[in-house]
Amino acid sequence: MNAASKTTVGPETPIELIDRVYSTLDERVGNFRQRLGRSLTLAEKILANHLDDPAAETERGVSYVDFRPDRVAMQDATAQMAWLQFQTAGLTDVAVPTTTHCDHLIQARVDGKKDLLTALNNNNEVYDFLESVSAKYGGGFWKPGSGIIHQVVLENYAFPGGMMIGTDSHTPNAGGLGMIAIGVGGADAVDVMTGFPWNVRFPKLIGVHLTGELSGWSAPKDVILKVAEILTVKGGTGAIVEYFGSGANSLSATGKATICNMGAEIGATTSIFGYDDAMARYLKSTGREATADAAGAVAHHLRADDEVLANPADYYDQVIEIDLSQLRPHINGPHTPDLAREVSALGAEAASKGWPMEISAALIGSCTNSSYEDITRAASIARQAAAEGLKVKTKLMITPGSEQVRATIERDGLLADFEALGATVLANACGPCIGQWDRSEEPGHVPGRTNVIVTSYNRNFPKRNDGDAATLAFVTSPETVMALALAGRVDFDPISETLTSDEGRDVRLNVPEGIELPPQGFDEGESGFIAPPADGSTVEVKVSPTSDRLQLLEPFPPWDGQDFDGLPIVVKAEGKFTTDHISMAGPWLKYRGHLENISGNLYLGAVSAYHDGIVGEGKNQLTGGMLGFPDIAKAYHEADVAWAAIGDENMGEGSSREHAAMEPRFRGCVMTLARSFARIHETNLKKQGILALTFADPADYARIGEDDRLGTRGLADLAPNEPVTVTVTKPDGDVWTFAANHTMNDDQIGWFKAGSALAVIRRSVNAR
Ligand code: MIC
Ligand code: SF4
Repeated sequence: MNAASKTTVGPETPIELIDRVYSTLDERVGNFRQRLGRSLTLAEKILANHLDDPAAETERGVSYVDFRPDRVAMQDATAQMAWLQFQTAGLTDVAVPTTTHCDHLIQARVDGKKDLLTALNNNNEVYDFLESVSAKYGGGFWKPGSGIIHQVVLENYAFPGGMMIGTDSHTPNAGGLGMIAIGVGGADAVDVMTGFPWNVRFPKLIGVHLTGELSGWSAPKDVILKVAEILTVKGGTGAIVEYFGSGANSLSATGKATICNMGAEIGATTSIFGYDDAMARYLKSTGREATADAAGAVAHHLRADDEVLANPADYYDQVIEIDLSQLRPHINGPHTPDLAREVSALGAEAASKGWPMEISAALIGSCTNSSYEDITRAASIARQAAAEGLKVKTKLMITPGSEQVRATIERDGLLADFEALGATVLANACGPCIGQWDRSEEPGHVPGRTNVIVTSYNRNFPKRNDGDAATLAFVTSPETVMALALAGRVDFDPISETLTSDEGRDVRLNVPEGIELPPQGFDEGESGFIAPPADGSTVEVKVSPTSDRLQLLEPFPPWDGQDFDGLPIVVKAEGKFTTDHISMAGPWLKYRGHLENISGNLYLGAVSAYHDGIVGEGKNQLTGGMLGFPDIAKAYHEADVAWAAIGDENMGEGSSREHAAMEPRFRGCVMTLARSFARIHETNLKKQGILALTFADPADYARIGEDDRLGTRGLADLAPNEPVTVTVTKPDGDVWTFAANHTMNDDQIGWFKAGSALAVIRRSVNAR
């Protein structure tokens, strides 16, 4: 589309792009301040500078607003569907610099090197597709082994005051460098890649005032574990969390990134810190002096106004106070990232709940916690342990976040510190964090037997790491994972207790010591970036018609203009209904580019509200028998029966994966009702043309029976802010109705009518 776009998809964000963004700050921020007649928070400044229409209505939590993000980043498990959708739009180039990162499909089994080779072999077809489709349309491609998307973005692309979207819920990691970085579904990315603005409801703002300074065993991770405890998994929904205060300035850029990363676990739209010296140091250390200088010159625009910092309660919708000096090490879990307690309290809780005391595996790394500082802190404990004759009492695994981190920590002898204790170094990839973990050859591991793992990751839903619901996963900081690995038990408090060495000596672990940035600079390692050719028109994108991993997409049919009627309910889920419950990852990641095949996992993790704790199955209304949810959906699809699904609170919590919306749509779901939705999932449903409704009276959830049929009244008059009337037909023919709300604006109603948001794009591309 525009020739300039290609030259900007290099291995880093070019300074010209950054200068362009900064050049409008004075005017845009000044006008916005004037319009609102008050001082501005940081998020407001960056959002104002990226408005598609500077005069747009921007009522927080109300107005839908169009933005122009500076970049798009996608990871391999979501990029496949995004690129498949982009391909159907009929364009020759991406409109905005876009990169694809291969990190999710590498399975951890033996060690980094061997696992990478296996992945290259097993996923060859998918990598070829992603590389060729990137080359054809002008996208940058990061090869498998180059690192986890968010770490690579932080090292190369993130810049203070920028705005990006990424097809992964932990995209907010870049908030550690002062960027508004938001996780979205693939269809949202396609909007931006095709030159359309990105639309979102103008977020609310939560301020987190950090005072004091971390010390001892407390780490940035404890800040977000604490915030998750306060706000819970849905407390951040629809809001940007802005951190400020003297405590914020005391944290490294990568520590800030950890906090922003895991803001995904409270449902926040994104999280952000203001520009400061720590960010400047990180930019310089990663070879971006020019960016640091440019940001320094506009630094007053890259933090909240002074009046906001002085009187935060007047400017944020909610303010949370955390004194870092008082913050003690935390550990959260199992099964939900907001179940927090101090590390010292875990043993007693485990005893009272009957959780095993032994730890079956300890895992350090992931996009959340694999910075140089994280690794040096954990390695300092490992080094002391080796010197004092302590051994790890469980399996210990390390995933470096990027090739740059791996090469640097190898050069600096830090990997050796872990290896001296028998640790396995895994590939620079997501690995066990996303269920890419084969434990079958692990000595002593019995699948299905309750066991405890501790990780420095961010998510801990059941089955997430090893596909086993019997694994209880706890998340904490890397240094605490290291300490617990040495104890081999959860009832160990490194602050107050000692460990016993081989010779029977009592050893108290030293306070972890971190080094913010490598004193000798980063070692880039092996470069994993492939730039697109200047002209991609002759590149052939290969998708074999017989592939079981990739399948070209067919447009979904438009709405027929009629009210829904007689819809059977495939699933009514009780309790958590996260994207991991709707479209499980792990073994299913391999079908992320094949809509039909991945639909074989639909709702497999859902707990049926009708069958007392039964997971993954329900009643097939065509036969009356019990059947797995994916097969019920398939049977209805084949019989041409449209259907509905029902969720509880915060449906679709977790991932950005749009498969959780595309699969039901593909199988004929036309309406999804829930008590509430997570932001990205609700958007994904809307984008794919599913009517996403919330119960006006949450009690109606309980009134819908398994054999009831659902329908609508007056759908032809669907309008913004107008509730929809849902009909419930009982098996005896009795009908009752209830009101359900939707959040669609006129454009989004257009998506529903056209069959999907993509159908609308296609129409307008054709008209160009
Ligand atoms: C995750 O952490 O759950 C993932 C895997 O990174 C997802 C994306 C995906 O499902 O592919 C996310 O968080 O968005
Ligand atoms: Fe990968 Fe885990 Fe980070 Fe998701 S949270 S991007 S799976 S490392």
